[in-house]
Amino acid sequence: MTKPSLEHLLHHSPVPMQQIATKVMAGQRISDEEALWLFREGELAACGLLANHVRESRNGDFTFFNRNFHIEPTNVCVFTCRFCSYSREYKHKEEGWELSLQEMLDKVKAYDGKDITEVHIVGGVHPKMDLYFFGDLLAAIKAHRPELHIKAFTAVELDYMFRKAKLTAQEGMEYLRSKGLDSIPGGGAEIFAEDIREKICADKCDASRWLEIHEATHNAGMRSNATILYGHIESYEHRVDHMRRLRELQDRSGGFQTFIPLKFRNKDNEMETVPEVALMEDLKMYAIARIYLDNFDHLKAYWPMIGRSTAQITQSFGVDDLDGTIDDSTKIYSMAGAEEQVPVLSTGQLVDLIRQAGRIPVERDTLYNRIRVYEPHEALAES
Ligand code: V47
Ligand code: SF4
Repeated sequence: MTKPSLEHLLHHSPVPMQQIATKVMAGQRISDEEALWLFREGELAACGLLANHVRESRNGDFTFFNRNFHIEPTNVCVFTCRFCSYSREYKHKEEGWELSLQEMLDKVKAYDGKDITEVHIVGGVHPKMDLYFFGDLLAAIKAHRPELHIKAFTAVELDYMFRKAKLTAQEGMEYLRSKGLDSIPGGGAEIFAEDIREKICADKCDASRWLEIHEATHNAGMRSNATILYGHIESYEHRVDHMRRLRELQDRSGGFQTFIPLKFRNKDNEMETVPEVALMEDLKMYAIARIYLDNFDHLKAYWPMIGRSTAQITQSFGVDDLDGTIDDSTKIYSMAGAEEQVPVLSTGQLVDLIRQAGRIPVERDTLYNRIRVYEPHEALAES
């Protein structure tokens, strides 16, 4: 059997695919129309080949992971996103959780002496947990463990904190940075298009505010990530529009590190009747994101959400980043019906998972500095 090759793609596929392949292989940017064509007509294997070409040109055979844990301060939330299985309204706060500063600091202390490089802090938007409460939390974590990278708060949480404190996005980011914030995660982006946002998360910050907060983060000298929540009621046009807005901001600021497609899961939320998309659709999302977002260094598959088997396959469809070891410290996805009900992977398991996919595992820090390259055939000293 002949292996599908880029050469074959250039000469024997439909004309639009040949044109797109020629561009991608020359390192040129594809247009919105071309991305749309790939979503609608592009053969999955061909999209995968092109995405893999981009992935290998940027990151070779390396697949990155880090050692992190999550703190979710609360699931009490003033907003009512219809896809959310996790939040509880303030009036029913007894059904949820609210951690005190000391309880969160104790969670950090539980990792004393362990090789963890990042804490990821994200949760609901609690009306009583304000900017200064979180400023104190950041300062307390840094006082205890200065080298731990703090990646915290989605643009949605930040928008609420800054508005309540009557600060601009730039002032708010500078304040949090002075308290110890190192970077921000990519959540809250969902789908930028106003008509879809209105239907799935009408009351939280809009696309321009999300982008403004990320730009302010980049201007304050910090990096951030970006996500898309795909596979629900959005169209392919909405996905391309979303990625275009990210690509444009990245052209201006260069502050995004990685793009993370998040597959919509329909358990126990108000969108239960919306079916989940199939694996083919997931792989297409990853591949086209890798091809289209030519100014993003990395593409992340969040394994607790899609499961470890799919995470392995995505590495042939553009993905070079699998997030971290996590350690069962997040509930956002298990509550929405994700594959991994108890998301725990040891470093050894993550290394094996990457190697089985034919890639070279690299432990990174949050800013993608390489901490350790697990060369092929090198035995693991620890699990
Ligand atoms: O914005 C909520 C998503 C996001 C569901 O930056 C759901 O490294 C699917 O963004 N089905 C928050 N997705 C988490 C997030 C994230 C995760 C891992 C790493 C990083 C990073 C960021 O979770 C929300 C929303 O898009 N989400 N409910 C659901 N039912
Ligand atoms: Fe609140 Fe975030 Fe859930 Fe929306 S997705 S309801 S902002 S916790």
